[in-house]
Amino acid sequence: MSLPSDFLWGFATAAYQIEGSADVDGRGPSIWDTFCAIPGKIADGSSGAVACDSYKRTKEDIDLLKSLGAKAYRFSISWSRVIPLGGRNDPVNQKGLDHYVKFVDDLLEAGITPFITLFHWDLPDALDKRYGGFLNKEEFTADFENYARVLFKAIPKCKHWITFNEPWCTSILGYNSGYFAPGHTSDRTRSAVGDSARECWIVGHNILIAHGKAVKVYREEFKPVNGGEIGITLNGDAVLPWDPEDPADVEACDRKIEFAISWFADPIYFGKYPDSMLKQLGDRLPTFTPEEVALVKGSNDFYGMNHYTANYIKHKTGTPPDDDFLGNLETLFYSKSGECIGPETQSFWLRPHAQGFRDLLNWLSKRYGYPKIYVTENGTSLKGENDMSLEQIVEDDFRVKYFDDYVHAMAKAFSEDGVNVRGYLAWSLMDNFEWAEGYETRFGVTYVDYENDQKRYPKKSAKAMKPLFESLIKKE
Ligand code: PNW
Repeated sequence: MSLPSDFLWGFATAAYQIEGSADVDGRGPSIWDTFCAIPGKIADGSSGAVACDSYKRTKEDIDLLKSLGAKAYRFSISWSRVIPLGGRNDPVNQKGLDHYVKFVDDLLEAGITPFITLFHWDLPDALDKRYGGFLNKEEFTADFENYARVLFKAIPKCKHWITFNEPWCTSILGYNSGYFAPGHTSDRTRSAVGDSARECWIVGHNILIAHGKAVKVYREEFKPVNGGEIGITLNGDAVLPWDPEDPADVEACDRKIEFAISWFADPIYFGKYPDSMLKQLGDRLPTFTPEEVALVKGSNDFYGMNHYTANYIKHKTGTPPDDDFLGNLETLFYSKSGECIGPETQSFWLRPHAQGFRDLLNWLSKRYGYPKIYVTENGTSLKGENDMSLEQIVEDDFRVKYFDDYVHAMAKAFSEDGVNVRGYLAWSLMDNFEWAEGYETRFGVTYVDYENDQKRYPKKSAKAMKPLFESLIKKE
């Protein structure tokens, strides 16, 4: 079991979750600032206003990465720091842009390879208010293209670009369940606006077009000179049939992945939506014009994979409700015979099951022709961690085991199954603002003491990463 000698490993974060400094140096508000201000939307009533204070602690964060031996770091750019109002005719904020230019210089100086995510959920609020954000195809895709070009031009030294993080989350959590910003849902007790049956599919479509436009710009205007590569990051969980004897559950397993991942990956690799989605959603799924197919098909230089957990899948019968986004099935933690998929964590949706990672790597590789894969997120929260003492928190053996199991499963997929995985970024470098769960759920390999000046304390899992990868990566 091994990984290739040039394998890149490190840690990941996202701007709104760590930066803080929400109104420093001319940053404009994002939809997450607005969403957090609505009572009841964030578990502990918090926001990313201060978070880990990383905007002001870039040196400390880079020193931390160095001390852990990281070869790569994935972070995202706050669109509204760079273009406070977001649009293609709005002014660029030089201070905001300079911050990221310098950050990349400093990372490279420290010998760390940057992976930049252009968009990790924090849409400039002005664009949501101006024209409905993601729902407005012409405006949104043109503004994203412009924003991407500004970054490509300013940071030619970055060679690994991710357009969007987890468009499934933006579409479903933002426009169907309403659990994430901007909180649209058909449930009128939770939102005055939204149509869960339609908006999510429109948003997903528009993100694909915006991704395609940014990739075209990169390939035509920057890649020929700078080299480098660009792709999208998709999230998806592993699947096991609830009843392996029932062909309908086995079939529902594929459908579950298609509704979560192939929704975006099929258009990118094949130029069309999966048949299972067309069948269930009919004309609620937008159609691609020939120009859009040309933009989207073939638009990944690599596949960015975020992966955390697994479910048993039980098919449902009858017509699914209009707001169904799973593909007419149930996701469960126990199988028909009573087997449990994995232990509880602090996240209601997350239970470790490392074999699922290997299986999903294989599923994706087979379907999409063995693309180059970067695992752009993988990690876990830990049940009750927030209530433990510092001494207990830094002894995070549960997380150490999670990474050990998952990284070994990945190494087997590479060396035994032929999966072309080339990098791994653990989520997350440090505890941070966990979206609707606020600061109660911690995903970091580094503890952040929010009560005491955001001081950082590397946990056992932070220190275990280097020996783990050194034991697997082939020496030249
Ligand atoms: C990812 N779900 O989000 C994000 O990319 C990170 O920003 C986040 O902190 C991390 O995973 C841990 O949650 C997800 O409810 C959030 O299934 C929620 C879900 C999946 C992914």
